[in-house]
Amino acid sequence: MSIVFSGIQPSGTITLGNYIGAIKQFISLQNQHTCYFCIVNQHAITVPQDPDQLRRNSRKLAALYLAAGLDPEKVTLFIQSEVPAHAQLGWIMQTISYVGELERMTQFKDKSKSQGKSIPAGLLTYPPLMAADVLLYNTEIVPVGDDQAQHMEITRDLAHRFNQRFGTLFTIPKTQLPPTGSRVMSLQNPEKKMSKSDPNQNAYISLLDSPKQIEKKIKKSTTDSGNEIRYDPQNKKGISNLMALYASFTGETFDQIEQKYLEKGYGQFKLDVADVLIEGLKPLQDRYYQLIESSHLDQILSDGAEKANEVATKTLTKVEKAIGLSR
Ligand code: AQP
Repeated sequence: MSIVFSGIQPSGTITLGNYIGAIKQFISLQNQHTCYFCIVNQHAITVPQDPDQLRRNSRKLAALYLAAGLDPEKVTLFIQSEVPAHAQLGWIMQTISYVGELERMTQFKDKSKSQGKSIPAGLLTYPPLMAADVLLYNTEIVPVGDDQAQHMEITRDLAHRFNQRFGTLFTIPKTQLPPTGSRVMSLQNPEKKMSKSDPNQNAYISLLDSPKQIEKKIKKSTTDSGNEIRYDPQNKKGISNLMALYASFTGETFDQIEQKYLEKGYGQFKLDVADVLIEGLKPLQDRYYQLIESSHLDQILSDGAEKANEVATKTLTKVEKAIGLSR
C-alpha cells in the first residue's frame, strides 16, 4: 500500500483531458492505496478568477470527483485553501527554488503569454506550491497527465534539495502517467493540449456537456484531409486524438478500431465517437446532478479537510523545526 496524492484546479468545468489523464487513474488507485485528492483552488488563482465562479467551480469539482467514482469512505477529498499548511509549506519551498528553474517551466511560459505585461508572480511560483501539496502527505505516487510531468520533476528536485540541506525529511514521489490518454489534445488545434480554460469552447468537451454539445463539438473537430481511420499521432493528429478518446471509453485497442473502421470514413467515425462519449458520460452526469444539490457534499469536504489538516500539520511542524522556524 502506497500514499497517493493528486489535485485538479477548479479553473473551469473539468474536461475529458482531466478525466482520462487524471481522474480515471484516481479511481483505480483508491482500492489499493491511501489516497488524498485535492481541489487546488490556490493554484487556480494564479490567473484571475471571478470569486463566485471559483466558489461554484470548487463545489462542482468535488461533485464531479465523486460522480466519477471516488468513494469518500476510501479517499480523503478536500479543498486546498482549507488546509493552511499547503500555503505555509509552499512559501518555504519558494525560498529554496531558483527563479531560473521556475522560468524554464513550459506552463509558466504558455500561461504568462496570455497575461500581457502584468504577469502574476503566482504563475511563476506555482511549482513550489505544487511541491508542498505533494510533500505534505509523504506521497509516493502522483497520478497526473503528461503536462504535469515537468512540475513533478521540479517537485522531486526540491525535495532532494531540502533533504540535502536540512536532513532527510521528505519522501521522493514518483509520477504515474495513464497508459493511454496522457495528453488529450484540443479538438480545434490538435497541436495543443485540451484545457478547461481554453477560451474556445469547441476545443474541449467538459464532463457536463449535453449530448447535443458533444455531438456538435466532435463533428466540428479538426481532422486532416484524408479519410482513413489510422492511429498515427505524427501525421494524423486530429483523428488519432479522437481514436484515443474512443479507445479510452470502449477499452478497444487502436488495431481493433482500425479494423472496425476499414471501410468507413471520418463522418461515421465521428458520429460513433460522439455516441460512445455521450453514453459513457451519462451515468456520471446523472450522479453529478444528485450530488451537487446535497449538503452531504459539504460534509464530505469538511471531513476531508479535517483529516488532511491532521497529516499536513505534522509534516509542516517537522519542516519548520528542521529549518529553524521554531523557538
Ligand atoms: N489534455 C490533457 N490530457 C491529459 N491530462 C490532462 N490534464 C490536464 N489536461 C490534460 C491533467 O489533469 C489534471 C488536472 O490538471 P489541472 O487542473 O491541475 O491543471 P492543468 O494541467 O493546467 O489542466 P487544464 O485543464 O489545462 O487547466 P487550466 O486550463 O486551468 O490550465 C493533471 O493531472 C493534468 O496533468
